[in-house]
Amino acid sequence: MSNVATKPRTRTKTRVERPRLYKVILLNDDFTPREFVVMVLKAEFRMTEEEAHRVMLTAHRRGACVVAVFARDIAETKATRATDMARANGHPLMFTTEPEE
Ligand code: TYC
Repeated sequence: MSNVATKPRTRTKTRVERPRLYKVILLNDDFTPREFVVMVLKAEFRMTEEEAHRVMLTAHRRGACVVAVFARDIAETKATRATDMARANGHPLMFTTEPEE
């Protein structure tokens, strides 16, 4: 009988981390009509009129507002679609994304 060690002498613990979530951020500008901002928020982020109006006003007053938080690809897709919707209508409205802490 040979005496070759066949069992690993160390154990590896696998740790899985949750993927980071990303904020979609609405930026204020001086030109996009308020009603258009509300329309985009309702269309792309499934907000009610009241939610959309509140988020629009916060961005208007403070310069920016977090719209929602998603997995990275969903956040980026929604921010791009919402910004493209504005561009297609001649408005400078911008949505960006950033990772949560
Ligand atoms: N500031 C714009 C205006 O006075 C309205 C606006 C609000 C634009 C929020 C962008 O994210 C925004 N017409």
